[in-house]
Amino acid sequence: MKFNWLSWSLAVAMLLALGIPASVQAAAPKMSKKELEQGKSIYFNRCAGCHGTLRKGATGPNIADKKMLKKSITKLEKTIFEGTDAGMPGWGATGEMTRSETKLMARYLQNPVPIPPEMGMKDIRKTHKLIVPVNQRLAKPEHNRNIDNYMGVILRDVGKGAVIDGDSKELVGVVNTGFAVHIFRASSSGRYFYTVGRDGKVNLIDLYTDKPKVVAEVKACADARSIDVSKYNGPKGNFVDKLAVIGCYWPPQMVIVDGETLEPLKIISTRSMTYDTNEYHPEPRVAAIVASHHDSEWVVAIKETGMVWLVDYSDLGNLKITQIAAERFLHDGGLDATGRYFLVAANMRDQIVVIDTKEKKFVTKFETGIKPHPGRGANWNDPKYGPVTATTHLGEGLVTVYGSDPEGNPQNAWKVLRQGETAGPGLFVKTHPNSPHVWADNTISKEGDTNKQVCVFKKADFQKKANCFKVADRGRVVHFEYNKEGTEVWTSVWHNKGEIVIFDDKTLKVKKRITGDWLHTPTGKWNVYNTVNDIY
Ligand code: DHE
Repeated sequence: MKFNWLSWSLAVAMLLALGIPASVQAAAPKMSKKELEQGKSIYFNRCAGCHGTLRKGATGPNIADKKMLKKSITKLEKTIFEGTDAGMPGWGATGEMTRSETKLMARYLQNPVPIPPEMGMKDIRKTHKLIVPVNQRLAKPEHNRNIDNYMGVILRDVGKGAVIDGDSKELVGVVNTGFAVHIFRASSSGRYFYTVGRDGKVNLIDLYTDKPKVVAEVKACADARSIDVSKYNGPKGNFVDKLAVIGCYWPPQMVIVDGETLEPLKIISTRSMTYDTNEYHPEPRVAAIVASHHDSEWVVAIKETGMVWLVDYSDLGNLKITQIAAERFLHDGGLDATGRYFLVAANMRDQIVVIDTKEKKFVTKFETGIKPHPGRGANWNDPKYGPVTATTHLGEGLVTVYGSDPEGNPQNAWKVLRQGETAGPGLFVKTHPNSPHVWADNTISKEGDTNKQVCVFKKADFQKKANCFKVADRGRVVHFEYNKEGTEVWTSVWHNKGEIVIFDDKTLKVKKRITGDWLHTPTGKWNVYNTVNDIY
């Protein structure tokens, strides 16, 4: 066949106009429209969280088509099916992808990255529903239950959330939430729960009604993981429950909404430059958010640019943001016991970053182990070192403990003081000021039944190896939450036939197993009082 310059140049020009490099397009395996749609959906559900919507990498590496075309389809299939030692789940091995889906995904990754649409105010407003206006809501609870000890529980794969009475252990109600709902947050008054789903849908759940009731909803993003409420009450005004902020993964933005109606008020784009090389990033996702105890600010971790933004919500018309250079790629984190320092994981740099929310500046960063993943972390008083905080790790079965009291114990502050082995890589660590123990899960461990175990350290006698024991015969055990008093620990058996296992925190004996057809794929749990007061 004769080489035709004209058609070649036209083809290249077309690809360039579409933003697709000619070399990539030429080698990408052919896929039907249906297959591409299927790949897109699997990618969104299983891969985007770690690798990014644009596949540029974050917790997981860059897997854009250009890089994927350098690997063989067989190698890609093997990685997707079996996972990696660096912490990537084996999607075939866990039963979440079939052989044919793994094959499809290998081909999908060698195709160009589709760019999802933006979501502006007009789109978001269309999704806003005020189901019960504020003036038609109850003035006081219509039940005698103890709302402070309510537990919000995610029922992940059915897009629902359950509210359980922490005193009686009875199910108070189940509400429909967003798809694969990710976290609950209690409002600062403790009257409402907010939920945010992986589809960017936010629900406001009123806890005053007999059965918890969704009183407003909005879809602020196409993909989201975080939400928090305004907590400030001081000279600038009373902002308790007044505003909430939703952290989007896609589009890369945060959306400020009215805290009691979810009416969208302002969108702030996070597209900006990386903290170190000052290069433009098209997809800086919003990771953890906490409300400052010191000012009218949300502390917002921007993953890809490695910045922590302090967003002052006191005057939305003249919005002030303090941009603090931190580290890449920021993920989850929480406050120290005093509420002053924000400790956030830069999990691809194996570091914890410390931000002073009072002085509004970067303090330090230090290595803790392979891919720290603290959840919100765990704070306690170590008998030798004073106030400390801890994290688990995605890349190894390790709990690392560091000093977090620069005022009282400056010699230990932000230094790794203790390390203890768990049964395998995990996701969450938790404690309570009234507890003698620190709990860690092993959820992403691949060895035998270790992901069905929980591990416990004693605060008074922190050993190099935790006391680990099996609590489930199916699924994986994930996440902990304490009751308000700090006497019980609740953990989830993440399975279609899920369970909440409640331990007596002193004796480590199972106190109760909550089961039921409604308890489908429970993951995170939040106690109202502990969440309002940042007790962890
Ligand atoms: Fe999470 C917290 C992102 C996978 C359960 N998760 C967070 C936070 C972020 C995040 C940014 C911090 C929110 C905050 O505090 O404001 N999570 C991501 C991901 O990007 C990731 C790695 C992949 C994904 O595609 O979503 C991911 N997370 C998971 C899970 O697979 C878990 C176990 C079950 C699920 O929901 O899919 C899970 N993430 C949680 C939980 C928290 C969380 C329970 C809150 C912990 C807490 O105690 O507050």
